[in-house]
Amino acid sequence: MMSKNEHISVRIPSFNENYSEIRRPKSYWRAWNQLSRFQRSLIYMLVIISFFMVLYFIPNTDNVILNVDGSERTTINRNVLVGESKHDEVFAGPTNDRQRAIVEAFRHAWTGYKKFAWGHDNLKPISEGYSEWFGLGLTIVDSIDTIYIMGLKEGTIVDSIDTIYIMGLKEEYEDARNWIEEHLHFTNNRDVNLFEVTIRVLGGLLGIYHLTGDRMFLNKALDLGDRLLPSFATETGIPYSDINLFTKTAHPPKWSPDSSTAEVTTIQLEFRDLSRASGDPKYENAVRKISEHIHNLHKQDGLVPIFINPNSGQFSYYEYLLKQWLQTGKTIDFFRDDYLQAIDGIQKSLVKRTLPNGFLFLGELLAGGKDFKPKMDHLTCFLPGTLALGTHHGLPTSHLKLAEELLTTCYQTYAQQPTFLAPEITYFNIPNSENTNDIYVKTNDAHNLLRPEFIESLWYMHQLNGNSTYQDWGWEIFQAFEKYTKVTNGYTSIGNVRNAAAVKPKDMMESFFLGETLKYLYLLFGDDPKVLDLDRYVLNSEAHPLPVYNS
Ligand code: DMJ
Repeated sequence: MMSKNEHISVRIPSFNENYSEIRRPKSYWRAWNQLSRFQRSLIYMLVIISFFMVLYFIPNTDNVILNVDGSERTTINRNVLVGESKHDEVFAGPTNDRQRAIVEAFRHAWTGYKKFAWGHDNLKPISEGYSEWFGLGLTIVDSIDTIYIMGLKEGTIVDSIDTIYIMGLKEEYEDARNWIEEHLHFTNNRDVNLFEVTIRVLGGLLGIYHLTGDRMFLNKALDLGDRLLPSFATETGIPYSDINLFTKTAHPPKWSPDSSTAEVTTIQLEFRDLSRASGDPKYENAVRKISEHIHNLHKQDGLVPIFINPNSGQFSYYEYLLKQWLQTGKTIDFFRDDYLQAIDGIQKSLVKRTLPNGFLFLGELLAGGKDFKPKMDHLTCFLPGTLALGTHHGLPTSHLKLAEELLTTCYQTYAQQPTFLAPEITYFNIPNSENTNDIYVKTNDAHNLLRPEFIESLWYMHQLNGNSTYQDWGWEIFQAFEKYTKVTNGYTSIGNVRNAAAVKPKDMMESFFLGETLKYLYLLFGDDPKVLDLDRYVLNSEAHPLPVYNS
């Protein structure tokens, strides 16, 4: 007899509809082994495809960004990026003596800036003070990506330079980042220039954001972008040049009712990138209006008036035509077409040769197109680099010939001075002028502000053809900077490149010396051409790298 708790178990077999017993496989392993090789490959493939589909559709929580009030904004659509944002594996620090010398120069400049001008716009290295332009710590924001690119950020493995040296430089990155996080607020009650703040500060923040993926930089960029946007609230959409970031009121410059064409056409890369990085289209929409407006204007041979802006890079309109075409994955044809037309116009109307040696230069054509001035600003020396970049992307090889000749002339503007430093403006000897030398300099134009344009072009040309002559030219110029512009607390602009015995130091180190000049020198001397790959990045007018998108 069975007690209450005792039981028996009965195995109930499963039956299919024919009442034959279903026999379960003994194990999955056995079932797997019973599959044919074809069936197994098919399953492998399905698993791999599903894995990638899951990855693709998973929301990227890294990309959540904040409004200024801390609330969440849209997420970034990374799928449109050709370039990657997190890119630090290639910034391995200096790999040769020339690069090490540039890092040392950077560190020397930075030390002076930190000691006497920390948090202010520019260092005055001789009087041991600072100068304030917009009150936005320009030198820090302009050069933090230079620090990063030189491989000096925390955690970067730098195997070719001694540890103590690098330890010091890691600290510089942290200092710069902390200053930006804690002290860069756009609440100064003063006017700033839309163009300058866009290329230096907005571009600087976006550049370092894309290199590091650190959202703090993007949030700062959004705050700044929102404060700059009221500049665009005009009837035509062509922005005012000046804006107060605190009151958010904009107005034209004091000396003219007009905005400079060069300035309003050299802010598009940054505002478009802000939209792409944040997912908010309003910034890109604002600058698209300007591009379309200028595109529809009547132009003579594709050229815009030359006296639009006597101070800064009047040719940068052409630079941004090409770079916008590249930034948008070569999908907006009118940028390329306007660029090609403009370069044709330049070749037709602005290019001339000197006497007696036939150096090619770009002159200036005054309004009306009759009065040709045989003078070239140092600012123009960025153009060979832009032409080379276009050629790299499939534009006519005849542009390269122009680039090479122009680069040689720019080199001459350095090499023919006893200091081996170029003046701000050079004049050229053409038929019927009163001079005998190919090149001459007027007293008021003899200063050198440590500008980057020629070095920038050397880097692009070297990227394109690997010709080491360009590196040697860069090295010669760096030696001249060392000899004539290096002072105890940094580097200084000088007043006279024509007299090696009296260069007249001007007591000013502009932010672009660290943001651009030293960055391009460092890149120029690099052994790895893929650092800041020209197929993945476009560098803005202030040398801040922005990613290439595919639309
Ligand atoms: C930089 O601020 C930028 O390159 C700008 O576009 C023009 N000039 C200076 C450097 O010379």
